[in-house]
Amino acid sequence: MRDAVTSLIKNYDVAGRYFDRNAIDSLKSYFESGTARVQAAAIINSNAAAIVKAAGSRLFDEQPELIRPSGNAYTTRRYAACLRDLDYYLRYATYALVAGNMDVLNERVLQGLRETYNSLGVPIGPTVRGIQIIKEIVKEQVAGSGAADTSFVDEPFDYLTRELSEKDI
Ligand SMILES: CCC1=C(C)/C(=C/C2=NC(=C\c3[nH]c(/C=C4\NC(=O)[C@H](C)[C@H]4CC)c(C)c3CCC(=O)O)/C(CCC(=O)O)=C2C)NC1=O
Repeated sequence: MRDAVTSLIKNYDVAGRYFDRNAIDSLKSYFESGTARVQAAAIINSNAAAIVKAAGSRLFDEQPELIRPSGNAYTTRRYAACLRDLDYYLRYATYALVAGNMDVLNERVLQGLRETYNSLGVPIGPTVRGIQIIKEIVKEQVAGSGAADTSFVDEPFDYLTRELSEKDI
């Protein structure tokens, strides 16, 4: 598992090079955005359960067929599994946000996930929509805390979305 700094060190060490202009720029941007990323993590931490619950409600309002008898989130067990998955996405996205690096998502979340979903009939499209809804809610809350720019929140959620959907289509 890597973060923005260890990943940069690894790349430069492989080439046996000192940090150049590009490396310095990316280190600067990582440290300058640090406070905002930690602040977002704190907001997520104190609202995680509510965020997951709200995202689930929004998703099932938009796509009620998911919780009908033919839907994959039908039955209490599968409904709970679905919300648990949303909780995983939120928690791991928070780690990636703080790390400034998506490595943790590859390593802990995405590996083998598509195959598992396919074999259980968990639909990718609605899952991806759920991830995007979580992103929207987190951005609303981060904006509500006074952050002028919430674009840094997008990366882990968009990464999960891209990796999950691209490979399945
Ligand atoms: C930390 C990394 C990690 C992830 C991401 C993860 C996902 C994950 N979700 C699963 C199941 C599931 N996932 C869902 C999710 C959904 N169904 C829907 O219709 C919705 C679109 C969606 C919620 C948004 C459901 C319903 C199941 C249970 C499927 C079944 O057992 O039939 C399973 C199969 C095993 C189990 O039921 O626990 C895994 C491994 N597990 C992990 O360890």
